[in-house]
Amino acid sequence: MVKIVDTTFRDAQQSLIATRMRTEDMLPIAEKMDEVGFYSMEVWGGATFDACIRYLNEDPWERLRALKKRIQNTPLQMLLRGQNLVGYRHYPDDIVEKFVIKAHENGIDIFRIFDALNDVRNMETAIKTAKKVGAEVQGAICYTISPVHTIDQYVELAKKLEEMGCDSICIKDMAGLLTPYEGYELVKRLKEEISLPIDVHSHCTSGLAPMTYLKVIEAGADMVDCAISPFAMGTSQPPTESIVVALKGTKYDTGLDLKLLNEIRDYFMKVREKYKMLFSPISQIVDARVLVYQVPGGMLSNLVSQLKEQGALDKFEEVLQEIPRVRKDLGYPPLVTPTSQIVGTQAVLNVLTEERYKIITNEVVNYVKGFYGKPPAPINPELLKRVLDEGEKPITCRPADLLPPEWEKVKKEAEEKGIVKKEEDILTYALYPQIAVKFLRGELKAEPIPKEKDIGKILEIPTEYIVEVDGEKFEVKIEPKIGTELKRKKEVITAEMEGAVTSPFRGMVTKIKVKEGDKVKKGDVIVVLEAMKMEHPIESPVEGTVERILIDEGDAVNVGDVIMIIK
Ligand code: PYR
Repeated sequence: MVKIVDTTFRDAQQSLIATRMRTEDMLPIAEKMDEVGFYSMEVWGGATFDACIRYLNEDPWERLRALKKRIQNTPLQMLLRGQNLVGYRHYPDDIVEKFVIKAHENGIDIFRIFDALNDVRNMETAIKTAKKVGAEVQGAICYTISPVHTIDQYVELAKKLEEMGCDSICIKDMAGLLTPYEGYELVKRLKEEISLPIDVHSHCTSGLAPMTYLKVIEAGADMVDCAISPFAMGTSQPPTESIVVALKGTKYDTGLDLKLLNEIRDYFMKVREKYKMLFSPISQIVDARVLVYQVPGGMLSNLVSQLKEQGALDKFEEVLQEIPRVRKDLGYPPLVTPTSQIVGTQAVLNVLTEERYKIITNEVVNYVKGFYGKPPAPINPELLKRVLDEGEKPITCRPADLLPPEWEKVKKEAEEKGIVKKEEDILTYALYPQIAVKFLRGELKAEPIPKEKDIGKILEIPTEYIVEVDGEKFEVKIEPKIGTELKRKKEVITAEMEGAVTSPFRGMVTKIKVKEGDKVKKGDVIVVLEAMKMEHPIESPVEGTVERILIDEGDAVNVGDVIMIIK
């Protein structure tokens, strides 16, 4: 008998509608879903935590409690990014421990734990803590294809996870790369060499997943991850109903009630209608390019939005081709949060700046230095040389061994800011210090769900307005500020001027690292720009003196805007 893990409330909606499903759309159907008899329901973790706060103005802890109240028979499961928890950097052990304890207290029964580099040292603390609180732990293997990844290695990894106390193993095929026959081999070997139940998690991005499920089930997989049909296929999981029917009457029969599933399906058709403008065509069409570029579904839609933000959607193909090159330079990491963002953003920069590694993101610097763990293969020596200082070596210890405890510090900070109503709020603050403060103070608003007519509106923004100041009316004309000129104090400074340093992309100035009059060397960081959710140090292209600074911290800049004059 095969069991089904339902992903509708987490991965399915994360992959298809950028994690925008609201709790109010989950609660009315939760009890019915609890009757189905799923092995578990993945309802939390991954990007849901961040999205709840950032886009929905919802408390993720309250969502979990509300679901737990209604789902009492089916174990609730979360996706935990190892030492990264539900964020994008490594947190110290004390934060990891607190987070796991609180997640369990609030309702998580099963922790699916992975590390983007399959470096088990980054999973250790989370696994240990989850075991200690009595939760079930599923150790996940991030599946990818590269010249250095082999079935033998995955089997070794699974054995390690078994030794570490995991209760089951998940093959996490986040890009939908696992082929039916490769999947068959992998699961067969795992069943021969370890004694834990095997769960296969895939995405339909490349069109392979339903076929792969059938073969891995024949090879002995114990569970497969599925989503209810209106939130299945495309970049999401295979549909529960089809898998249930495909296995009916065989020794793999799931025993699930199709009639009940159809009632649930009818409910989610309405939910789908509500969010229909969020389903991008890219997330719904089989995209066999992932088999070439190995870009997971969620990353594709992320890339599109990054390029849109940069006004460079025409560079999409180029970026797609640059991604495997960057991935190779970085030693073939599986592409999954946060490596998908790290590789994707660097690829975007390599293309936009028209010079590979002209700008290297902080995240790539940290990755190369070993702060994310051990890459599967050696890093390109040239890149290594560029990133490391003379005589510097990447770290080889467990990255979190270098992180001092943070709990007491963030607790004190959060209390001083007056944002703590419950202990969980301290964790929210520890994970997302900036946005958490605004959220916990009630300063955020939920992003509206886009409607058809909003699309037209964007094109019809008026450019001329009448404004009234102290009773006097003025006619003002708004011009789109895109281009190579930044007008300041009625003078026009252009990129052609001597010493002009321009912004390589669109973003926000988070830090100005120099003052007027400072002497800088070529390669010194002069400004930090935030774009595509990451910080990018901008280096001086020349040696000289900072004559003028034309931006302030907090300013938005466009591609080609002059930010400084350095002569
Ligand atoms: C996440 O970390 O959000 C994934 O879905 C892998």
